[in-house]
Amino acid sequence: MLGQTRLEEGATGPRIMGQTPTLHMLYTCPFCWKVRGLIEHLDMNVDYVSVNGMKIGKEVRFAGDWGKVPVYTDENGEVHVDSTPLLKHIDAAYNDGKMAAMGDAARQEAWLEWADAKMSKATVPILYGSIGAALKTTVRISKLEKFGFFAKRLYAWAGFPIMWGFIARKRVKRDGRTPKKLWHDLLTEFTLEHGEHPFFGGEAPDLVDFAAFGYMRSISPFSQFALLEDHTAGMAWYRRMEGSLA
Ligand SMILES: N[C@@H](CCC(=O)N[C@@H](CS)C(=O)NCC(=O)O)C(=O)O
Repeated sequence: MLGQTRLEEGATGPRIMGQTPTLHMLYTCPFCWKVRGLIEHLDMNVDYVSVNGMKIGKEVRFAGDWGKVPVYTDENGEVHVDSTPLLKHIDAAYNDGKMAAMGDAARQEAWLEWADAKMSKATVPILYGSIGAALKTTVRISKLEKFGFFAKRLYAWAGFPIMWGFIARKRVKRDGRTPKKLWHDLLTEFTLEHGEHPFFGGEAPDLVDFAAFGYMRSISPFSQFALLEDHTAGMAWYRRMEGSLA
């Protein structure tokens, strides 16, 4: 389709117009999973670009000084960042804003903030909250993500004491609950809000469903996901979300 592309000089270099959209991401990044779920649900044609976890800033330099994933580059070469604004953008641009228009806007906004504040904070404790979990997680990440030969080994063995010792341990102690109990409480709070409906959005999922689903799904490549599988209502909703993907 080269004939249909147009080169344009943008602020950060040449932009190709009419290109297939791309999502720069890390396979294990919870924020990327939020966006991926919506992309799959809408059956969009998007190329996923896995970045090197040790060089995120460099690999997404084209997005300015943001320095993080996910980064979505649309068919016009426009760059969009930050997972929640990105969910809203994708819904507005490719779904006529149908999800944003579902139900009460203030409720939706409040729960998007809830997911970003509460669920996002719960991913680190469950993945790194004990030394055994942290080691398992970093070894698994080193296998799943794109790293250089040495960086892969360095990350697997040096990453876990850092994640566990400096970040997760403090967070678990401060919260006071086991990582499993924390997740179960969040899933209870979230699914109770659905009332009699199958999704937060009602009969169909909305942006809040995809935000929460992304956080939960980011744990699915790890063995700790088993700790969530005995939350009956949470898992029933999770399976319905999987069923909503194209
Ligand atoms: N608020 C952002 C957070 C994105 C984020 O922190 N991504 C991580 C990967 S999970 C990242 O790229 N970190 C690189 C860095 O902070 O240097 C979002 O929701 O998209």
